[in-house]
Amino acid sequence: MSTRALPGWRHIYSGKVRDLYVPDRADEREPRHLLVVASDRISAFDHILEPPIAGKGAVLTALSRWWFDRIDVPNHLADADPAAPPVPDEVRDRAMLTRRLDMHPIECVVRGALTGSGYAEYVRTGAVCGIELPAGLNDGDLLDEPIYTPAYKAPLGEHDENITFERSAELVGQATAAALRDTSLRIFSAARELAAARGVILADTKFEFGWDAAVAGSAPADLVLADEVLTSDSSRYWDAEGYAVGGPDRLASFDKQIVRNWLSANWDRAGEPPVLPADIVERTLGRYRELYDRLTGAA
Ligand code: Q0Z
Repeated sequence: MSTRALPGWRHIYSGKVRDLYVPDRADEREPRHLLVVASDRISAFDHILEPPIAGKGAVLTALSRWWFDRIDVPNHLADADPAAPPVPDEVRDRAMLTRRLDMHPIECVVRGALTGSGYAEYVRTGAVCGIELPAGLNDGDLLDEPIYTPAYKAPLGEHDENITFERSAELVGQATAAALRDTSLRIFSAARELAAARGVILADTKFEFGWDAAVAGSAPADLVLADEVLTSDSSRYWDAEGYAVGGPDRLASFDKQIVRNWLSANWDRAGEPPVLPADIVERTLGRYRELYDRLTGAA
């Protein structure tokens, strides 16, 4: 899917599934706003798949907004700021108008379960980001206390690198590093509890924070929550019932598993992945909607 220009905005960057725009004003050398647009693209096994999941971007944007409303940390949303160009109608339901922040170069990962790259590091070293864990843990085990496992956001193209808290303090300063850790853990614990009450396990997530140098008297440790929050693209959600039943599917991704299973059965992972059939697309959108409905209590 191509990224079209938007009236009033200039495209500056695309991640796998999201697009970033700045105000298209010749006079603005240091843009004060950014438009973050969630696309309908879906990725699996490191490929962007065809066709897009029409409606996914809107569901994930609604989920981010719903979480922002419930998190008592200042965030980057700048809805209807008259100093920014208006949000174009064609992306309104999947766009977030934001203040452009000075971002901290740390991915603030919190894990309430041991899986993925965290589990791999644990198997190799017995620790994750310098946090020693008890011996004998298995993939997917829930942790009694969530752990903060930061990663350094490498420059574009390079891989993010897991780091210790001490290393993060060298990178951003002790006060900011402590604020990033404590704020991330606080948000995660509240979100995990809410999800659990709705039959969903929040296994892990990644937050990104910046600070707003335009606010008089502000300092880097005055954190502003940015990016998307607690979406299934930035988090691992599991169905609590499936987890409890156990078996190989207990760690199934709440929303993407249908796509992963279909690809595993229909593709040898060499070359380009096959086009998703319509029923897989439809059922996958259904899972994104079900996650939203469950978390927000709409169902
Ligand atoms: C977020 C990202 C996307 C790819 C930059 N409010 C903000 N201030 C400064 N920077 C950002 C934000 Cl949200 C910012 N990203 C992540 C977004 C596509 C990557 F749309 N990059």
